[in-house]
Amino acid sequence: MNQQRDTQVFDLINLELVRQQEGIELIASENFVSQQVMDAMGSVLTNKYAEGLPKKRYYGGCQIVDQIEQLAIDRLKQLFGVEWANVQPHSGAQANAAVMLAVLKPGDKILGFDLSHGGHLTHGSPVNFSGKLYQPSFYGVEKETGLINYDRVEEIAIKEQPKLIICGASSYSRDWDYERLRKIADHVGALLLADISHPAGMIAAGLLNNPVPYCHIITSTTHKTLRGPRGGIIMMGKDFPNPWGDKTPKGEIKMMSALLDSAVFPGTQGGPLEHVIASKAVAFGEALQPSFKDYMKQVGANAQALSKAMVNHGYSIISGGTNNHLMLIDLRTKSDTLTGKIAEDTLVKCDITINKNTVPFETRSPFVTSGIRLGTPAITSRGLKEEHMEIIAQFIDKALMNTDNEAVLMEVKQEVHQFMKQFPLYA
Ligand code: DSN
Repeated sequence: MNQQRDTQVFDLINLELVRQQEGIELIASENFVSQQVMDAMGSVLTNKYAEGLPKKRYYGGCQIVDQIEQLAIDRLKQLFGVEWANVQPHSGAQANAAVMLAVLKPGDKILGFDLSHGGHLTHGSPVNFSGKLYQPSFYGVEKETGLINYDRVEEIAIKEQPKLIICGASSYSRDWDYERLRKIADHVGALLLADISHPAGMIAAGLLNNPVPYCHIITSTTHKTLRGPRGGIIMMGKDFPNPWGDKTPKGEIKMMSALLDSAVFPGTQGGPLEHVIASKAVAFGEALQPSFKDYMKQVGANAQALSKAMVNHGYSIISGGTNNHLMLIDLRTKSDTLTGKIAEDTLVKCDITINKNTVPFETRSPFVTSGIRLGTPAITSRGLKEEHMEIIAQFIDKALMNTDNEAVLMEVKQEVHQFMKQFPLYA
């Protein structure tokens, strides 16, 4: 097996490393993992088939991966204080697919947060399995405040009578009232699923409301604020769903967890990615350290500072600010012609990476958009603090006010590279 090094691929990987090192990464759903999180992913575990669960596998030779997967499960349970967890979903989308397979029948009604208001694709979007296999309806934010109005959510839930209510978002900068949502879910007899993919790290650090006491099932990705490998997880607290009504059998959580486990495998996935599961275990171990709470506090402080700096430069933030790690900027108050697409393309030229994003009540297409989303998890991992956020806002504003001036954009790019040299990444 003495293969010649594939320089074609590895040269490209090196170019991506340089891109990450030189630039300012503001995509709210991205982060920089530790070297040991990457080492676990690039390990011999990728060679192993392990369909099934620890100690209940369909393949021999799983005695080591059993210990690794159990460690990941135990650390995750400790991190969020949950009773049960499955660490096998390959992604957040796979986690949500498994939950829906476990608790719904095709055609059942679901109620989710509108994608165009900041929701997730897998919460009922018509282009996604969740909107094709199930019957979706949506709640959104209020036009005046940019906030979710829970009275309105209740009205929609009563009208639609969904079997599953889903909360969680990809570009909502405020916290969630899980207690109120649970009351709404109980009122209409729905299960409540929280997809905490974005704020998971802040929740684990105790900095945002905790969904565990209120939501029947919780899903997340592991690669955003949690700062682990790309992947998904499913968890249940004590208050598990009870699909058996009054005829509840004994050991209900065992039965619900068995439903969820079998919805992951064999329901929606084959062999688990044990190298990624090992990497998740490492990341959960890191998140259990006191330093992770400091990191998450800094992510929040940086988001507050960046949103204030952007406002000072004349940009408007949906809902007026942020309580978490991200902000959604409506570019229309700054300029009639500056779209999300132009902003994204312009900033990429300066090695500032963001994503265009629809704003609530969007008037442009999802490929153009009127907004951009900025997040602080990745730059905080590099060591940036509040005092650096004004500098970033200046870079962004200088670029966006000179979208057609290549000389100025090249100048900003050089300034960005120089600035980021202070914050080394992967020595
Ligand atoms: N695509 C991910 C994000 O960027 O937020 C999750 O929806």
